[in-house]
Amino acid sequence: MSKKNKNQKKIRAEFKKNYDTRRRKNDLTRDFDANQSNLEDLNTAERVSGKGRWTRKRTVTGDISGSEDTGFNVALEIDESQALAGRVIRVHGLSSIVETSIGTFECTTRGLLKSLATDLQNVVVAGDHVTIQQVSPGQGVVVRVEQRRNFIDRTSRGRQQIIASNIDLALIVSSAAEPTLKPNLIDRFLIAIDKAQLQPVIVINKIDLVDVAELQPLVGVWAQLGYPVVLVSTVTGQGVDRLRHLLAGKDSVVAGQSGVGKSSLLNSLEPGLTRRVATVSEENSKGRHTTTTAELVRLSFGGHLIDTPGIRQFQLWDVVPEEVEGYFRDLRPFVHQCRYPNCTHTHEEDCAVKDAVADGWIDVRRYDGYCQIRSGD
Ligand SMILES: Nc1nc2c(ncn2[C@@H]2O[C@H](COP(=O)(O)OP(=O)(O)OP(=O)(O)O)[C@@H](O)[C@H]2O)c(=O)[nH]1
Ligand SMILES: [Mg+2]
Ligand SMILES: [Zn+2]
Repeated sequence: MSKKNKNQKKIRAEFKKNYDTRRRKNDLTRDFDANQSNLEDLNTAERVSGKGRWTRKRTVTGDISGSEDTGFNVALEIDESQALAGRVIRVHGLSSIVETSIGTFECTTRGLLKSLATDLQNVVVAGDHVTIQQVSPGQGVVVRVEQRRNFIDRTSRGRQQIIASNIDLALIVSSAAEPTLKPNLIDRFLIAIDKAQLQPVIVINKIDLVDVAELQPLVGVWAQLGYPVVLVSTVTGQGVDRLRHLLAGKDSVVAGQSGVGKSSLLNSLEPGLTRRVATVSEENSKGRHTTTTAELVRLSFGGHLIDTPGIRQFQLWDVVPEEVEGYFRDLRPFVHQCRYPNCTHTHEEDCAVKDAVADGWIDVRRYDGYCQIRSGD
């Protein structure tokens, strides 16, 4: 029957507070500002009955292992004979869809897991490896979330919100037009991806709408820095094979503004798929957030791809201004040659970085992007 974990101990689990804004001072604010998807419903829908709201503590028995940064991993009393390993495909409010070797289950999450997640809005996310217990055909309960290898996150109402987990590659999807290409946004994503130690791929979609030769100078700068860049069009099919090749056998996530064609790309990569896509409205070229929930899709050529809702603006999470130069591969060789050791490379005299820009060693646009990100804009 139930197996007791020898590390089991009493834990004071705090009920999630409604939310309070906790931003690290000096942080470049990290509102990832996606549309407010139903990933947030877990928090607001939590019921607390009886003796008051949000502030009670209760004693639960269990063992929390795992680091604070990677979410949590909880070993509780589990009837292993009834347990099934699975992967979370999608989360809808309080229930999640979990794929297992014997089929797909719609699951609730064990109450105890929720009360242990004191600082996270969402206990279970797309990409998570979990253990479930079946309760009826097609229905189960998530009883354990395995340690996350990595994840991408954002701040939502002062709390960390994990969007997707257990990923190898992150595709930064942008479009050559409609909406217009935003190189600085790509540079911001590159930092976030570097920080999460994921491998980035820059994808520029909708190349059917432009003269590709005009993109070359821009693309060349990233390529020289060692970032893979793939130019694609889901309309002509150009570049799709190359992307398929990069994705094969890996678990990847797509990130990018709404309307750039993330879901269209999934449909092109996997012809059987029919992800909902929508036309970018003319008056609002930012798109309309057609995809509202992160969803993991199995790829027939091996691996998985997590489609995510578009973001409007991407502010870095947890990067202080002094750290920004370290994420710019092209600035790094020069930063220690400046006159002042604490040079910000923005206004100082005898700045080796500014000299390198003037001499053409550093691309002007990349440098402007650095200044913008450093200033916290
Ligand atoms: N011309 C052109 N249009 C494209 C291409 N790829 C996608 N589109 C169009 O761009 C629009 C937006 O595509 P979606 O796939 O819904 O964009 P998305 O990034 O998933 O948007 P969200 O789900 O809102 O984040 C649709 O009208 C697509 O038909 C392309 O390669 N060329
Ligand atoms: Mg979409
Ligand atoms: Zn300098």
